[in-house]
Amino acid sequence: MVSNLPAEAKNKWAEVAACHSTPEKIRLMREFISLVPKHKGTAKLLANVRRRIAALEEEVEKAKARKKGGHGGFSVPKEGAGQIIILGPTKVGRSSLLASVTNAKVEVSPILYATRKPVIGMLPFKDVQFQLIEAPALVEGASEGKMGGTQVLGLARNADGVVLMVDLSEDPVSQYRMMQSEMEQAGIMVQKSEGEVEVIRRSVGVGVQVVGGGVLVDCTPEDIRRMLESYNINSALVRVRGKVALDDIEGSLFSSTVYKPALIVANKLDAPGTEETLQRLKMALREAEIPILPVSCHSNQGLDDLGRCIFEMLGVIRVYTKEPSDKEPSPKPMVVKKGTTVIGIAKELHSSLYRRFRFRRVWGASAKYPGQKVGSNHMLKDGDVLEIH
Ligand SMILES: Nc1nc2c(ncn2[C@@H]2O[C@H](COP(=O)(O)OP(=O)(O)O)[C@@H](O)[C@H]2O)c(=O)[nH]1
Ligand SMILES: [Mg+2]
Repeated sequence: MVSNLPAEAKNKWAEVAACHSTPEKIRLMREFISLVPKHKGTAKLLANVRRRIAALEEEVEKAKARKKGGHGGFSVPKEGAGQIIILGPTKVGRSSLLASVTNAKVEVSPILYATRKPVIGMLPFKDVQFQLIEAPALVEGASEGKMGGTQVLGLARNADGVVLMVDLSEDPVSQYRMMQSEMEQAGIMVQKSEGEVEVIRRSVGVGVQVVGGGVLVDCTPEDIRRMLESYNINSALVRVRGKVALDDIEGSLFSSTVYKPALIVANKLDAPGTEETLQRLKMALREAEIPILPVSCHSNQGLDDLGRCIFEMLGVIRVYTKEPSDKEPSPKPMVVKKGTTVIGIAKELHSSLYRRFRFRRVWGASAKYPGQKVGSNHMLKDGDVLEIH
């Protein structure tokens, strides 16, 4: 039960959340720990906070190393409609994939651990592009820092989605399990658990809003609001998927777990005997709800579907905007999450626009007829054209 934290501890956590200086944050987190009663009910929370302290300390160390001219973590600025990290053990074919589907200059090599730094390429899909990043090989023990594992997993944490690459001519099931477990230990979840919670703090006063369509098993939105208020959180978006209890929501305030959409790319389909290993992989993953794309980077089999699979994995749609005076919509679409409404687009375009605009028309899959007048909460579909006055 997280809910029995003393008020001092909750107030301290509010200070932690509001603090933007890393060393100061570490100090406040330590003070928080000293204020939390130690028993079974708080063990998980304390472990989470300790893990975050460790991560922040590492960040401080890396910043020091960078100042001295050493190498810090990898950070790749996002480009295109989504940033996808290609993770895999050495020699699964990450470089071959990048070479086959993008224009990136890569080194395909029979040598172990040939790729040491992230390599970037753009994958075109319809009229958008995805940024694919080949990460250095992920090894067992990566979450403890082995072979630059912290940086590799850091790439995954910052990405919009991950491609988990396995080799069908080896043991793809244990390769997948290794990656999944290393990510999990680093607080990155790819498998959908029973429930997922994300509390997104907002600075402007919109109050506490529960979104995402999940089921609250033991609480009402009002209970959530009261619990968050006890942490001085008065404005937040609580995204809930699956079945979620009040404890899960409270626990999420202390954990840095992120959920990443994932796609398994099973490579070397051309090699002998891979039909059987593919079946084993499918069996092992039948409950994980992670799509599997079997490919061969040598024969190009399956590679044509990669863009579509990534598009679906990210759960996005393309929306073209136009002004009434324009004949044609913008040639480049906005890429937004499925479920985005007309008002969502207006907010994205301009934070002040959404209060003023009144009249919108839509062409495309979500419209009953071309040019239909729609309200703010009209949900858009892929390929829609939206006219905003
Ligand atoms: N049979 C087969 N071998 C492949 C395929 N893709 C890559 N390889 C081989 O696997 C080895 C490692 O490839 P590479 O792309 O460098 O793997 P990385 O370490 O994951 O980047 C090379 O010898 C490739 O020729 C494939 O689709 N089929
Ligand atoms: Mg490589």
